[in-house]
Amino acid sequence: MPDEHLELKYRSTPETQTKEDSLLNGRLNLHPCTIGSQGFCCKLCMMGPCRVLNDSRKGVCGSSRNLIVAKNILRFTTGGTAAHVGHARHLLRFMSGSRQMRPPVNYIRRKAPSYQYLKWREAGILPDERDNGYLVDMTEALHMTTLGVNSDFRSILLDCLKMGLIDGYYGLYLGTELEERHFGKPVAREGLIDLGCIRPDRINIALHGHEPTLADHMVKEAAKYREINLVGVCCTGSYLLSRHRVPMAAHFTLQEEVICTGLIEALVVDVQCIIPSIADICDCYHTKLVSTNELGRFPNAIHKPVTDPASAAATAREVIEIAMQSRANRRDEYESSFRERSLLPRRGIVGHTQHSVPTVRIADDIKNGRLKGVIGVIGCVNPRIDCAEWIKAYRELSREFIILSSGCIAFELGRYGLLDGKRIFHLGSCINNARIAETMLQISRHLGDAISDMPFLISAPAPISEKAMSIVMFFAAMGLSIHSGFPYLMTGAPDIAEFICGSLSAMAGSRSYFEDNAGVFMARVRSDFK
Ligand code: XCC
Repeated sequence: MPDEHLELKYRSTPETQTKEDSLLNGRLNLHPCTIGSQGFCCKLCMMGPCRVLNDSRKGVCGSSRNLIVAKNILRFTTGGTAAHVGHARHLLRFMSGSRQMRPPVNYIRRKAPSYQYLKWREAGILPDERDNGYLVDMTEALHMTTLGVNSDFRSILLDCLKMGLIDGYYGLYLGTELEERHFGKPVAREGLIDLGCIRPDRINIALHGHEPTLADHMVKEAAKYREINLVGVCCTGSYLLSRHRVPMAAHFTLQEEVICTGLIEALVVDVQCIIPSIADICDCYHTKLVSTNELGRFPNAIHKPVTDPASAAATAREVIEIAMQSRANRRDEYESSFRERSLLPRRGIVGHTQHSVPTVRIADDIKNGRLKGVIGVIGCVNPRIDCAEWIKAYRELSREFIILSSGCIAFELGRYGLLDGKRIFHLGSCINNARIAETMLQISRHLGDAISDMPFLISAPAPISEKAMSIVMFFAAMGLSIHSGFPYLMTGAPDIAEFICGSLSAMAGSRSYFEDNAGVFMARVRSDFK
């Protein structure tokens, strides 16, 4: 019998690839596995994989459905945490020039409000702050979920909050702090967003990924050449947009479209969210792919490792050279077809931090009932989700709430012209979610309340990556209400959702929304936040 999950129509060889079947959206006919997406599939030992579809069945080892789902959630969260922690550690290495990547001691104790710190200690979810102890916590999360170690799904789920705290402090906070210390803080001002910022009359270099180590040097180097146009993609793009006002051409879902304009001379990548198909697509055009991080290798890329400021400066010069040579191979027809599309970039206010968001006014407005609260709209833009519905919902909600946004979804708000810097604020890349946490903390301090007692909600309407899960876990541990619009792994086993909602509510009085309907979500938020 044909398995619909295997009906993959995407042809990945560059020779056969057409624009239509290369685009991410065209490949969505590969349906997600309904068992895997609900978390019921356990492939943690070689007696399986076991698909445990209901409570009356068990896996070969006796694992219940709840246990399997909980283990999958913890492993997924730990994957996201590893990516953010890796990002911050790469910045540490870049800046210190040493392989001894040690964050400051007692980092969480120094950064977090003391009332939260005590709560986490009491709840047993405080990460080990000694030396690199948080790394041991991450390996223990994987250890805990191997065959025959932990059979209590509740304790496994609680460990997700510990991973959330590691993600938040040793990933988001440390990454943002290092980025600001080394490269400087962004300033709020107008920026350009969307594919229309690619210039047919220039040599275009796209910078894609997450770690801004090379990107920052690229800005300095490109400034010497009038004919070079830099554009950003994904979180490296958000960084460049916030910090340097370099236009941002695409979020995750549009990354292939950037190359398919036929106008990109070089695509420079670091790590995370660089999908494998993009390397194949570069081969269909004249675009040179340049990889810069040991972890992020592609078989057809020119590899220029960036490990310290000197190698970043040298690579920036080489990339400009590569792009200039590649320009000769651009085909004229791409310029005319791009011009015919008349794509115009959208303008929006970008580059906010906790220092530029008017937290005193927001606190006053909450106190006087002029505002119902603050919503952090974070994470990815999943092509399986109708994002337009969510954008409409946030536009509506921004009449009653302040919206703080980051990552790919902030780009999407920008594409709809909603980044006004008055009701809807752009706070940078996903690692910069630390700025959203800090902004919320400042508002709570102005009012003399704990952050968990404030009308704050974190909403991830269209998550894709494991990183979105670990960020949500961080904000859940902070005591904020949370929402996922694509409740991957979360709702298949009712006990799991009930335990998550119940324990977050007991710990901090917060609410959890696993809601994929934007209208229903909006109605519930309006009635819950009075
Ligand atoms: Fe998600 Fe971070 Fe990736 Fe965009 S780039 S798809 S993780 S929102 Ni950061």
